[in-house]
Amino acid sequence: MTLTSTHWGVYRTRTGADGVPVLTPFERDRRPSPIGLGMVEAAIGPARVRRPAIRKGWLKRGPASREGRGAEPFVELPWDEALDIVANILRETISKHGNSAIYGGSYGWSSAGRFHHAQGQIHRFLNTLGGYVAHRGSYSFGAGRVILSRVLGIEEGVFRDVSGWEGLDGTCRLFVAFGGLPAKNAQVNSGGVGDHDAADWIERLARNGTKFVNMSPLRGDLSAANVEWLPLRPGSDAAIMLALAYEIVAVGKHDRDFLARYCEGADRYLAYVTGQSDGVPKTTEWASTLSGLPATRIRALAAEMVSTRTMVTLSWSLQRAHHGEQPYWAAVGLASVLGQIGLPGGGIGFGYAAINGIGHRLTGFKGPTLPQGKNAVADFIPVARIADMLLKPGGAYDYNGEHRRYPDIKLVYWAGGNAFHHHQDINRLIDAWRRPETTIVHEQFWTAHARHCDIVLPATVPLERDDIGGASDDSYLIAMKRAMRPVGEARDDYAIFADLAARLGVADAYTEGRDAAQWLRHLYDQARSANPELPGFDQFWAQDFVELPAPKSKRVFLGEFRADPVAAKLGTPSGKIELFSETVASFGYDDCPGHPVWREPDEWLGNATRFPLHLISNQPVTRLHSQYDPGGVSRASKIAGREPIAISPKDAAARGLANGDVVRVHNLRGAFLAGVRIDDGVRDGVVVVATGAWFDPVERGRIGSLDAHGNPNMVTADRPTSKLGQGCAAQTALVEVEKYEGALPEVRAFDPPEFTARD
Ligand SMILES: Nc1nc2c(c(=O)[nH]1)N[C@H]1C(S)=C(S)[C@@H](COP(=O)(O)OP(=O)(O)OC[C@H]3O[C@@H](n4cnc5c(=O)[nH]c(N)nc54)[C@H](O)[C@@H]3O)O[C@H]1N2
Ligand SMILES: Nc1nc2c(c(=O)[nH]1)N[C@H]1C(S)=C(S)[C@@H](COP(=O)(O)OP(=O)(O)OC[C@H]3O[C@@H](n4cnc5c(=O)[nH]c(N)nc54)[C@H](O)[C@@H]3O)O[C@H]1N2
Ligand SMILES: [Mo]
Repeated sequence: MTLTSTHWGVYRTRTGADGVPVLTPFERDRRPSPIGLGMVEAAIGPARVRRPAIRKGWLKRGPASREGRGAEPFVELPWDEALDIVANILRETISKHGNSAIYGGSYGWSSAGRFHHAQGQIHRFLNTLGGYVAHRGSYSFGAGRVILSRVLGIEEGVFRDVSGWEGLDGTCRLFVAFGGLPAKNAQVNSGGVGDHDAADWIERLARNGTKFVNMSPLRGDLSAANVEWLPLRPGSDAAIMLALAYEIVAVGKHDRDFLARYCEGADRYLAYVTGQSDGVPKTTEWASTLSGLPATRIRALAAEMVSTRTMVTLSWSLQRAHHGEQPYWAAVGLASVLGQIGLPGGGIGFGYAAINGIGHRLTGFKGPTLPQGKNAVADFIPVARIADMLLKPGGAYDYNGEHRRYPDIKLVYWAGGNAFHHHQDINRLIDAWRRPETTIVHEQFWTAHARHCDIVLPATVPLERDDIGGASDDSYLIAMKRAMRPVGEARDDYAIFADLAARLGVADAYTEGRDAAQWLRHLYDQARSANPELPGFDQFWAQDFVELPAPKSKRVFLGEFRADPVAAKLGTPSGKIELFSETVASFGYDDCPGHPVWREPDEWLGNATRFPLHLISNQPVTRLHSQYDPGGVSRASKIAGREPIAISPKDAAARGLANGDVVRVHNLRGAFLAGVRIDDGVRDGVVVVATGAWFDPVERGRIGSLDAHGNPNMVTADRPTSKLGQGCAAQTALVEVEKYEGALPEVRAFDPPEFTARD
């Protein structure tokens, strides 16, 4: 039995009947995720891309046929011919328009595996051709990254730096979790997870006396022995944080010494909190009106927080919302008022349980990493601005202090992501996607993204290739071994790019003369030279995995800064925590001024009329995003074949809905069908549809078609968090839900497209 690794865990594989692998969980994993058990079925199923395919209209008429994207049948071609065509398009696009006409940002999680990582491969390939327009930031943490870099001087590093679970255990008395600590999300870890331990840590803390507050519209966002659920209105977190700070200041319990010694601009922040600067004291009554939580409870919570060792944490979802920068900044303000930042068990943290690795014991291990080369094109977009970019070539926008212009994209080349799952307002994306001349993707499956491309090249799944699994915030390095023959004519992304590189005269630069097996050994050896305790490659390969040694010390977020704010000053202009930022203020953004503020979201329960329900589109329990949606585990979760929508008993009764009903979820941007699940763990006024159901338009290729299957991005808004972060703001959306009385359209999401012969 050999191993394979996925973003949701490590599995043993053995060959079963007909050469089909059988997966069982890794013996070191205390809580294996069931997600993996649906993989094989999907990998050999009808939704696989089996041969290179080109949209019929594109073959005949080229870019003039753009309107046919998503509607027309495909023609399957031999590999050689398809690769000749792709090489020609690349050559022509570069010679006519330059490399800055290629969008290769190509966002997406791809698969686990350090070498066959589609994002790494496509970026390296396009770099050898002279570069491409890249993306910056992530859908996950777009606004958070930018605001925390301004306020704490830390970017993605904040993922690794937060206090470890071990140090919280026994020291943290009160854990106030905005957005909860959803165990469903800790199933996942980018790059892999050998042992799912986050849920155990939460239980351990509860046993050892930590009290948890689940500040979230969903009860299920935090389960432990000792939890209080405070079901606030979505989008009101910043108001509650400001009011908690107000209350602490009002009773004179704020940590004046901490604010003076470690913070810049505390006076301006406090003048806003007290209302001195804008005439609105941020009282608990004020926050109660906005959040729907009782003022008395907010006041009592403030008293508890200031009297005990308190950790304030925020899920990433909070910043995936309109003005998502504000709760992040306001939380830093609140934690500074409490003055426990940098102490064991207290302070602030971000993203606990969002992935298993947050708070995990860090090994400090780096690599193996495929070198990406250098991108000769400097232009980029904030990742979530893709539709804007395609709709407005040359259009101006602001981003983090810069005035920028969108590039004029002729060719979109994607590998390892699914924009027709991940992007907001899919109807707008369909329109935007018609603008470039050519769209190419390497895909494993006939996702909506693949269906909307002109050229689709079939890629292997990890079960079909050898690789090395590992993540910088996980404890295992895994020898991932091929467990089955590639389905159809699927090829590794690496092999596809290597053949294209040969056609384009850059084979040596791309491959450096190595095949995939030689690359694995090479990357491993490089990692080993930095980590001499690793066994040699052959031994590693023979023994299946290596457990990496963990450090003894317990990590405390900003502990060194607290110990010596001069020697360990932060990467901000002042070297301190910036509760007022001259830099941010100097940008003059109406939607992100120089200190944390309450700004009403464009859409929320505070201004809902025609569309009275707030839609939360969170991460799914049974999948990673859209991956393996056709597999049995995800399909078993569907209701009447559609994605479930969770709704409170009161809201269901008001609409005459029963469990199992199919409803139409809609607003002015679009509509989709979903299956009803009545759930008293959902706050009234809120409905929940997880992301990732494959978009399945009833009328293919038509903007505004009903989606039969339940992709929430039919109704989310393609609106940036603010000019500062330009992040994804998917959590800000109002909808109405009604029983669907018409004849139910069939779900065709997992059927391959229609294939046709070439004329
Ligand atoms: N409404 C709403 N939308 C959201 C979010 C939300 O909270 N609400 N969350 C956002 C977030 S945080 C994220 S990270 C994104 C996730 O968005 P994505 O990362 O784009 O989602 P995935 O489903 O993981 O897409 C990965 C795709 O890559 C393909 N793939 C996997 N391995 C390989 C490979 O080896 N080679 C190739 N060529 N292809 C491969 C898979 O088949 C799949 O189609 O979604 C975002 N969208
Ligand atoms: N099983 C599984 N796990 C995953 C993923 C997956 O696809 N599947 N995706 C991974 C990825 S890419 C990411 S980025 C992380 C994302 O991690 P998060 O962003 O933390 O995940 P979500 O599930 O979107 O949101 C967590 C919870 O926040 C709550 N919430 C939403 N809006 C608000 C609000 O305004 N206020 C408050 N207080 N709470 C709110 C919702 O109830 C939701 O369940 O998850 C990762 N983990
Ligand atoms: Mo994400």
